[in-house]
Parts: sequence; structure tokens; C-alpha cells
Amino acid sequence: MNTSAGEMFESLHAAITTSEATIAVIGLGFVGTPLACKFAEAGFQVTGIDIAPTKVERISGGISPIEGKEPRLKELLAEQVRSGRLRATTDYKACSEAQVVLIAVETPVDRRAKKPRYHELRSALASLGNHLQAGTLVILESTLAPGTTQRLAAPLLEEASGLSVDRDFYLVHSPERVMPGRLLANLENCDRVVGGMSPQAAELAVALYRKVVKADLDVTDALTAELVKTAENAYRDVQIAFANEVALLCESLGADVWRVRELVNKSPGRNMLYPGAGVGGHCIPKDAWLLIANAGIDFHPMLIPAARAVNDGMPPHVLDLVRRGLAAEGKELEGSRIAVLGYAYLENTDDSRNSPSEVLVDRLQALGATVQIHDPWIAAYNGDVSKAVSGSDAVIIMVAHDAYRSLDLAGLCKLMRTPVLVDGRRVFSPSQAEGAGFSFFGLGIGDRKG
Ligand code: SAJ
Repeated sequence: MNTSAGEMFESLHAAITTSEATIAVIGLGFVGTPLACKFAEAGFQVTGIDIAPTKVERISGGISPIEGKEPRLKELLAEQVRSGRLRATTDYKACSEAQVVLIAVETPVDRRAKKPRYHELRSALASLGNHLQAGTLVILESTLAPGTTQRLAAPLLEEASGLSVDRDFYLVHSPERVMPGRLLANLENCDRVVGGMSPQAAELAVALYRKVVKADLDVTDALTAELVKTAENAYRDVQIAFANEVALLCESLGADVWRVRELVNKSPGRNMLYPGAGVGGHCIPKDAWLLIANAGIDFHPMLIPAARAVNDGMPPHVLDLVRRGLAAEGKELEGSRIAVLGYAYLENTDDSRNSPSEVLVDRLQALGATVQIHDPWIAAYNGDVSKAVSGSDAVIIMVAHDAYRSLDLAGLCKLMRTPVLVDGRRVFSPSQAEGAGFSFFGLGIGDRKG
């Protein structure tokens, strides 16, 4: 490292280790908001930047923009705003005074093309580039398709700023591992990959994260960091797809996948996940596509797209179970009344992003069914479940919310016009459902009589 480069590094490293560095966090969502709060708590002067004026106003008023239960976040944000260490703005000019800039904007995948839609990322990089100063550490926390940091982020920042990566500024990819309901806990306690475009960049990022992360900081290069994040979620998607495929096989053979899974997992080193009515959420469905988005022309992934197809096929499979259940009672989907229990993407949460229930409801309505949705965690649907079920021809359990496990099945069955129960998450056993008077169709449970 030549002297001026050495001085640039030492000066920034000192500013970070003494918490005197000024920080800008671009994107005040699930990732950026806790991040900004924790760095402010560590003593840094932090400016949060977001294009949504409402978010900026809420934070400036000391109110968290994050819905749902997030332990400690509301109080921490209010305290940091009150102390003056955390402020929010829509103006990117704040980046010109920042020695560290973290970007945490969404990186969705186009539903049809299955390719990254980087509009928000490109916009953030271009806006930052216009204000980027030499000697700044830039960290990308958004989940990225492997190769994005080097082939998209670095050139965009260089073009907009006239600076050169590594020589004039430091660039790192350090993917978040947030989970709704555990935003601060995961930030503090999850191991974190720190992928630098140079070893010096990674070293600076480690010094920064050491201020807020109690777990391991695993240093690597940017490409490896991109691969780790997208692969860890694609891995889970493939695991779930395996469970779903075995469930469909069990249905066709007249077996019970839940018993099969229980016994498979008694074999050492096995951990078959749960089959279910679909795979939703803000990361698992999209990260598999990000992982393979830049696969070279010489490599055509087979397993990962196939797993996506299996998991995307589960809501339509639940629809087939409903169709079969109604047919057994001499009814058709068209003109039927269907109660869908669960609209969130995951049990005991209010988050409905990429919800499998949304896919199912759209298809049911397109086929002429009238649908009543219930979900105890979502304000729009958290009325009395017996009202949602009353007069219906089929009730579908799409999410294993704890509240559903104590349902009075016999009581619900009496309210229905036709007693069909389709269980997409094995909340009830066949004997419980049939004992309550239902004609029961369980995902992964074949018809022994058939
Ligand atoms: N699902 C199944 N079967 C399973 C597990 C999940 O069908 O055995 C479905 C769920 O119903 C849901 C979807 O998959 O619709 C995703 O569920 P998830 O348990 O993976 O929860 P997420 O989407 O919140 O994933 C997060 C991720 N964490 C981070 O990104 C930091 C993921 O990497 C974690 O593995 C996961 O939480 C976790 O383990 O809880």
C-alpha cells in the first residue's frame, strides 16, 4: 500500500475504531432501520436516507417505521433520535459527509423472467455516486446475485463519482441475515460474512461491524459473500422441495408423509423439513433465482429451478385437493364458497409477502369460487373464524398459526354447507378431522381407501 493509500486506510480505520466516523444508511426498511439504530447506539453519527418521506418523517419523530413486534427496536430508535446521533432525510447530499455508507435496499426478482430487478439498487448507487468522497467505505447489505458487486456496483459508483474502487474508495458486500420479529437479535447474534473487493476493505468493515456484532465476522471476497447468502437460502428452498415431492409421492401411493418424515429423521444425519402448502416470504423464493441469475453460458442449473417449480406447484396442488374434496361431495369449484385459514407466509407472523395463500385465493376466485379469508395475525382478516367458515363448502388450512390448533372442529363442521376440510400444514390428523364430521384431505396423506 503506497503512503497516500496507507494514510487513507489508517485515517478511516481510526475514525471507525473510535466511533468518530460519520455513517449514512441508505434504505430504511427491515435491514436499514435496525442497522442505523445500532450504529448510533455504538456512538456513531448516523444519517438514514430513504426515498419515502413518510418513513423519514416517522423516524425524525422518533417512531419506528417497522410494523409488527420487534423487541427493543422502537425504544432504541426513539432513544437514538432523541440523543441526536440518529437522523433521517430523503437527501442523498448527506452521503458527501459520510465516511461509511451502507446500502440496504430491496433486490426483488422479476416474477416472469426470474432475473434480478435492480432498479432500487441502481438508483441508490447512482445517487450515492454523485456524492461519494475519496476515502469512503461503501458496504452493500442487500442480497445480490453473484458477480453484482464487481460487475454492477463498482462500475456504477466509479462512473458516477469519477473515483476508482480500491484506490479511492473501499467496497464490501456483507449480506444481512434478518428475520422479521428478530431484527436486532439477528443483527447482533448472527455470524456475518464480510466480502471485500480488497482485503483492506474487508478489514475496515470488520472494524465497523465489531462495534455491533457479537458473533463471528467471516472475512472473504465479495463474490464468495454473494454466493454464501443466496446459496444458504436456495439450500433451504431445495430442502423444502424435497419434502414436498415426497409428500406428493405419499399421496399417490396412499401413505402418510408426516409419519414417513418422522421416521426418516430418526436416521442419523437426516433432517427432512416440513412439506406444506407453499413457500413464501421475502427471501427464500427469490434468493434461489438470484443464486443462478449470472450462471455462465457453459452452466445450466437443473436442481434449483426444479425445486422452485416443485414449491411453486404446492398452492395449485392444494387447489386440486379442494377440487377433489368438493367432487367427492358432488360439488364443483365454480359457485362454491371456500374459507381460507391463514394469509401470512409463515405461522405466527403478520408478514404476507409472497404468500402462498395469495396464489391460491387468486386461482380459486378465477375459477368462480367465493372466498372468505381469515388470519388472526392480519388486521384485515382477523375476525371471528366461525363467521369466515359459516356456510362454506370447504375450509382450507394454509398456515399453521398456533391459534388454529385449538379450533373446535366439530363446531365449525356444523356451520358449513359442505363438510370438506383441506389441511395444507398437517395441523390436524385425519382421525381428528373425520371424528369431527369432516371429509378430510390432507397434503401428503394418501387415500388408503383409494
Ligand atoms: N416452509 C415450508 N417447510 C419448511 C420450512 C418453511 O414449507 O420446512 C415454508 C414456510 O411456510 C414459508 C417459507 O417456507 O412459507 C419460508 O419459511 P422459512 O422458515 O424459511 O422463513 P423465512 O422465509 O423467514 O426464512 C428465514 C431466512 N433467514 C434469513 O434470511 C436470515 C432463512 O435463511 C432461515 O433459514 C429461516 O428464516 C429459518 O430458518 O427460520
